[in-house]
Amino acid sequence: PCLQSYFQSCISNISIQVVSVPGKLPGRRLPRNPIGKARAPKQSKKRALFWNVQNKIILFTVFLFILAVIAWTLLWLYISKTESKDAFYFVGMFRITNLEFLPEYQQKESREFLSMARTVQQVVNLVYTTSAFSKFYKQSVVADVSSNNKGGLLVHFWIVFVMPHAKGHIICEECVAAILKDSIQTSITNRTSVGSLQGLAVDMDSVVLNGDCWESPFSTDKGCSQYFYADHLTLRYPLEISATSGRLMCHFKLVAVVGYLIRLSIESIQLEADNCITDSLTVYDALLPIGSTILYRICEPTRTLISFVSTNNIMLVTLKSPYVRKLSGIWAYFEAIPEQSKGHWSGFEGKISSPYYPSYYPPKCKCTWKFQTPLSTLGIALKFYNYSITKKSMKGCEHGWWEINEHMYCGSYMDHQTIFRVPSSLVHIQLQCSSRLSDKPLLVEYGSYNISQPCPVGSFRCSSCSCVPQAQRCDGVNDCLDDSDELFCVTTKPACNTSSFRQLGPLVCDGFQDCEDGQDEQNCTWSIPCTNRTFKCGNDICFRKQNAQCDGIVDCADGSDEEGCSCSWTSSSLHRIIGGSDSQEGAWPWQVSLHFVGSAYCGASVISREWLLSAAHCFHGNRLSDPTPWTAHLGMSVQGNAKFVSPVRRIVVHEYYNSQTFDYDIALLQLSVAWPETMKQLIQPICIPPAGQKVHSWEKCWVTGWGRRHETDNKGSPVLQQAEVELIDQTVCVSTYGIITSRMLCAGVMSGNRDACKGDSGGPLSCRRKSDGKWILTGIVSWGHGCGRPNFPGVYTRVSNFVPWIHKYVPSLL
Ligand code: 4AZ
Repeated sequence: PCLQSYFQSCISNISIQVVSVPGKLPGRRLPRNPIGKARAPKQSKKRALFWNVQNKIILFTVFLFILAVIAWTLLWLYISKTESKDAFYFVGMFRITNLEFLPEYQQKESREFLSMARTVQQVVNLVYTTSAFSKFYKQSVVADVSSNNKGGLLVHFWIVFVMPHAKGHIICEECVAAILKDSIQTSITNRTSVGSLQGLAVDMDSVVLNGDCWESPFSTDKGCSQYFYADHLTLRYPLEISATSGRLMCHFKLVAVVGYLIRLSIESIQLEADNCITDSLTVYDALLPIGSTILYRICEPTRTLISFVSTNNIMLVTLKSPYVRKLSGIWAYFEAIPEQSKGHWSGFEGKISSPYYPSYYPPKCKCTWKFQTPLSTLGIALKFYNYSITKKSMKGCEHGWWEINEHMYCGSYMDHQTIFRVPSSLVHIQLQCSSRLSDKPLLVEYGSYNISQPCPVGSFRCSSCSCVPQAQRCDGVNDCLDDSDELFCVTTKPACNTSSFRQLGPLVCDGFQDCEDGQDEQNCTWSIPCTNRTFKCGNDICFRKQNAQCDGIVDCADGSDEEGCSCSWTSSSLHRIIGGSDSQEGAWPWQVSLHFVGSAYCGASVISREWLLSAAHCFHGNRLSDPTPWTAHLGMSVQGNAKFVSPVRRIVVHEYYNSQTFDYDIALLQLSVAWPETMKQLIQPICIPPAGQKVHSWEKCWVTGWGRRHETDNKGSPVLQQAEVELIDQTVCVSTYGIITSRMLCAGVMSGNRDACKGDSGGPLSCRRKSDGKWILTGIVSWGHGCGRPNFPGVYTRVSNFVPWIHKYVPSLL
């Protein structure tokens, strides 16, 4: 009605205007008013005036306007209803310092727990409903209220935000955490980290909030989620669960007596090895799966005992094995252990170790040791097992910071022992753990040594000042920290004079040139008996050439020498364009292009039907170490024309890979789908060299890849490039770069111009063995100073040093 009267008044105004300008409406006469019938004509006149054209247009416009408003409102309601919304879960904890822990908090149904949970939830609600995210805030859920070694209560909680899918990016972990932290009112004057959060005394340093949780607070599988309490200090509590079929999703919440830590020892674990995509065991330094508190993740089955220590009296172990398998499970136990003291006076002879040795040491650790030798002429020598320390560079350390008499060093894991000498009688050492996760245990033996004569008689002094027995020099094993005991080694063949010729005995006519002048292989007949160095054909006839097998030439009458060939078996017949840069299709059948999220990123080499070998640095970082975004393109010469593409199932990065020095730059990749046998003309594995094989300087090899063709290019080549390079003497390589380890080799041409570059990493350095024509994967493209610069050859991972490591994962490899 209100609307009606508004329109009426509006319309009557208009009609008055029309009457006042009659001349403007030609042909329209005003009707005369007959006397006595004044009312009726007045009404009809009014109606006629009302329905004039102008009013009709106005009415129609108003009608259209109302219609548009209704349609828009309906559309808006429809869109907002149907728009997909996502829930974002955050998981966190903080410590309330002014409340005492009550045993009743362990019971989730208890009045005490419910009341405490309600109080905390109300506080968190207030924080977020008055924040910039108030529109999206849904709720908070307190999951645990526990005791802890620092006193007060440790509260674990979830926070849920719901927002339209398209707006998901605005809710960042840092923002949500900052809102909570900013709400804690701290005072600068009382100099503690404890502040007031809506009346609760909360320790600012204890606040942890993560958004990278993949679980919701409501998804916990109740059947396999349990609390375990280590109340007795001498007892070991078993933690065993196995499933012969069906899924396993377990959360074990471990709580020790206040003042103690938890040591979890895993004896055996059965999982599907797939880089933790489906199966994993994760150990958290909290009671909820808070990503930043992960102590360790296990992604593959293991049967060797490993143990981890918490930094507080709580720990969470989650086990995921969601698909039906033959057997999955964990066999482990946990115990309460006391906290270790952090400083030691250690005399001058004995052993020191990382905290809680032989357990993995927890992050955030700090240890100090002081050593004093009885004489000022004696210094302290430290022998590190499978570990070494080197001067700290500009970058941070990944596996421990060592401060030794005010000099900084970084630690890294190795596969051999190293000795470090400190030429001082008073030595002060501090170790600070730098890894985000728990790290492998360290054992260090120490003793005194004579500063003026560091190496005893009969031993060799390494460039790094450590000593190794003279007998260990040039024995093929690296004993010096800098591997200098294996440099400048010359291997000579005997010059086969008559006496040595006699000594060679069984080596004569064995298919091998044992003498420098080849005398031992002269005047040989065909009737030599089979030795373990000659090849036996299937028909039991010995063929004197040892490497008759798989060379692409049928030597045995029954063809048995060319059967079951595993790697680069037709390579000898391949034709190549020497000196050219574009490779021919099928010329390098082991070359693989690894694509990350659809773009070529690194190279790799086929070594079996389902395994590739590449460089560890291609997979360094959170996203790069996940196999999901990677695909392997095989049998390809021009990018986009792969004959076979497979997703990557698993990435195994060498455990000693050092991202600062690029030492141990090697990784294995398992394909999700093995390449079909029918493609063996286009895809072939390359041979792995024999373990410890020495390479010859100036030997010519080939480097291949789709990487950049010039250092200044900003994209790679579409066509697979090949370049012939020479292996470079290790001493020259060391003098060029300094930081070359025995796991590296150099190749290139000293004039520059022939080299690998960005994008070639992980790809092969292929060398053709003269004796049998087989192609050997001598190196993996790793690093270098620029690309193709004069006097700066490319640096490659020396594959012959990793043969046992490769066999550990690919036992089927011959
Ligand atoms: C790289 O960035 C890279 N010249 C690979 C090899 C070389 C340099 C850089 C060697 O992947």
